[in-house]
Amino acid sequence: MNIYLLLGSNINPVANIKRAILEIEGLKGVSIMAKSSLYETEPVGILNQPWFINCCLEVSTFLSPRELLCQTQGIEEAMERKREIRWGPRVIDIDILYFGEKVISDNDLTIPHPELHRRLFALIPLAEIAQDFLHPILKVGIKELISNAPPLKVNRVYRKGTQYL
Ligand code: A4P
Ligand code: MG
Repeated sequence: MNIYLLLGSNINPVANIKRAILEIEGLKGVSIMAKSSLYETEPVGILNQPWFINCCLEVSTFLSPRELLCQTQGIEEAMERKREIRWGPRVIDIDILYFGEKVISDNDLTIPHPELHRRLFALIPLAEIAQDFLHPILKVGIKELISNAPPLKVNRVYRKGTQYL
């Protein structure tokens, strides 16, 4: 099954993305199958904050979507607790973009991620590792999602396959 996560950080972002990747690698029952490059991305939403680093991962797991969310939220909590800033820019955010073809729309879990198709900071890293994947609701591929999304500055900073870990 094609399961994709988006990692984002704008506080000490390269170190925090690396740490989150290691934490995900350490989860029982979860394996990382592919990692995108790291991208430096213009902030969306609150504009007056540092640029983000974003990265997509493909994972394989026997966990359910909710169990996976619980595990990734555990990593978010563990990493936030080490910092004193509770508001403002984020240390780490881990979103589930796709969980195979599954469509879930519960209060606390929406898959595919409801903002995915509007966010180049997610779509561009995703396109690197999910070239052929179709959005299970919109029924369009990643290239079309990218060409329809609002413009955003996204620069590749650490290439896929290089030693950023
Ligand atoms: N939740 C529902 N569906 C999902 C899902 N598919 N994956 C719920 C993960 N979580 C999901 O998330 C809030 C709630 O979303 C969770 O309790 C979970 O049950 P959160 O991480 O606690 O809070 P948040 O991240 O502050 O909220 P939200 O709405 O996820 O924020 P956004 O919209 O993700 O915005 N700009 C750039 N360039 N790059 C970024 O990464 N990120 C944000 C965060 C804003 N601007 C950005 C970036
Ligand atoms: Mg989130």
